Amino acid sequence: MSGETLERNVLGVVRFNTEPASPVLDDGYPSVSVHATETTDGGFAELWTSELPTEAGRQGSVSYAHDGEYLFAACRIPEMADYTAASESTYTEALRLAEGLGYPHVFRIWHYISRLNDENASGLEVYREFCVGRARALERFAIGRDMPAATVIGSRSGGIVIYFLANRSGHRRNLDNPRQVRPFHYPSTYGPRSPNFARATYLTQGTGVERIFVSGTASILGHRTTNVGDVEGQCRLSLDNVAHLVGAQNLAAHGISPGSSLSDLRSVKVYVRHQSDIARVQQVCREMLSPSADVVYVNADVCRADLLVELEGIVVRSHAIEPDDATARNDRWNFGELPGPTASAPTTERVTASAEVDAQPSSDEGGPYQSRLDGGPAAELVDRAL
Ligand code: 3EB
Repeated sequence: MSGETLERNVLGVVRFNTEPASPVLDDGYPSVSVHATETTDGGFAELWTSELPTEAGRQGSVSYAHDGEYLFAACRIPEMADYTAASESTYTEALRLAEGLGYPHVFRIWHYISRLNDENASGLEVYREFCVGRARALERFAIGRDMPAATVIGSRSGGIVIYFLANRSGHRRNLDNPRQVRPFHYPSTYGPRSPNFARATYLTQGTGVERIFVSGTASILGHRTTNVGDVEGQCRLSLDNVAHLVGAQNLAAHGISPGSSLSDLRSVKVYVRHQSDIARVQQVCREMLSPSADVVYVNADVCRADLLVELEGIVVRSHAIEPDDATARNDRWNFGELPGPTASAPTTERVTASAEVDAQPSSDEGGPYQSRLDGGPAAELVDRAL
C-alpha cells in the first residue's frame, strides 16, 4: 500500500443515539440508529469505511453498501409482541441478500434488541425468542454450526436492529474459546434453541493486515455465569476470556500464528447493565486494556439477567508479506484472485459532536485519514476502515 492519503468511502453508519431509526440511504450509504442512550452527550456513531468506491442499495427491509470485497448491511424489525417469525424471515432475507450480491461470508454481526430480558407475548424472554427465529433461519441455510462473531445486546426501544459485514474473497476463520462452551452447545436451560455464534472471527485479505473480530464476551466459563453480583469480577473475567481467545495458544490451535494479547484490542465497546457501575467498569478496563485502545461505554441490557457487563473489540495486526510475493501469499492462505485494487478491511475511528472531523488513523495500514461526517446529535464517531 502506498501510504498516500487514502480516499475513504462510507459503507455504513450506525448511530448509538437517543432514538431508534430504520436504515435509510439519504446520504448515499446506509445509516441506522440504535436507541442506546437517553442523553445526546452519551451518543456516538460507528462509521464503516472502505478505500474502494462503494455502491449502496436497498432490497426489501435491508439497506446495504458494498465495494467489491466488503458488504455492510443493516435492517430493523419494529417492536412487536412476538419476534420469532420476524427474526426468522429477516435473518433469511439478510443472508440471502449477502449471498445474492456475491458476499457469501458473513464475518461479523451485531443485534441490538429492546426489552431484551423481558417476557414477550409468548411467555419467552425476548432474547430467547430471537434465538428461536435465528436458529430456524440458519437451519435453512445449512450453516447451523458455522456462524461468525456476534453481539446481541439490549437497546432502549425500537425492536431489533441488525447489521453485519460480509466479504467475498478473503480468508475467514471462526474461532472457539476452550474456556467457554460453544454457544451452539449451550444446554437448553438457556432457551429452547441455542444461540449460534463464534467467539471471534479471524479475517485476512492478503494485504498483510489481519483482523480478529471479538464477539460480545461476558463472564462465562463453560456455560455458566461466574462472579454473579460482582461487576468488577465480571469485567476482569470477560477480559481474561478475550486474552485467552486471542492468545498464542488458542490461535495456534486454529492454525494461526503468532498470538495477540489484550493490549492489541481496539475499537472496544463495553456494555454495562447498570449506569451506576460504569465508573468501576471503566477503571478495570483502563487497567487491563492498552491506553491506545478506543473504548466506548454503553448502558445496556445483556443476554442473561445475571450478566452485568459484556465487551467486544477488534484486534488489528499485520504480518510481513513481500509486496510481490503473491504466490507465497496464495499458498499460505489459499486466496482466490483478489478483485482489482486490493481491498483492505473495514476500519474505525472516532468523532466529536461537531460536524467536522479530523479522525485519527485507526490502524497501521495507511493514512493519514480524514473523515468528515455530520454525526448529528451523536457525540463521538468510531470509524472502522475496512
Ligand atoms: C454469551 O457468551 C453471552 O446470541 O449471538 C454474546 C454474543 C452473547 C452473542 C448471540 C450472545 C450472542 O453467551 C451472550
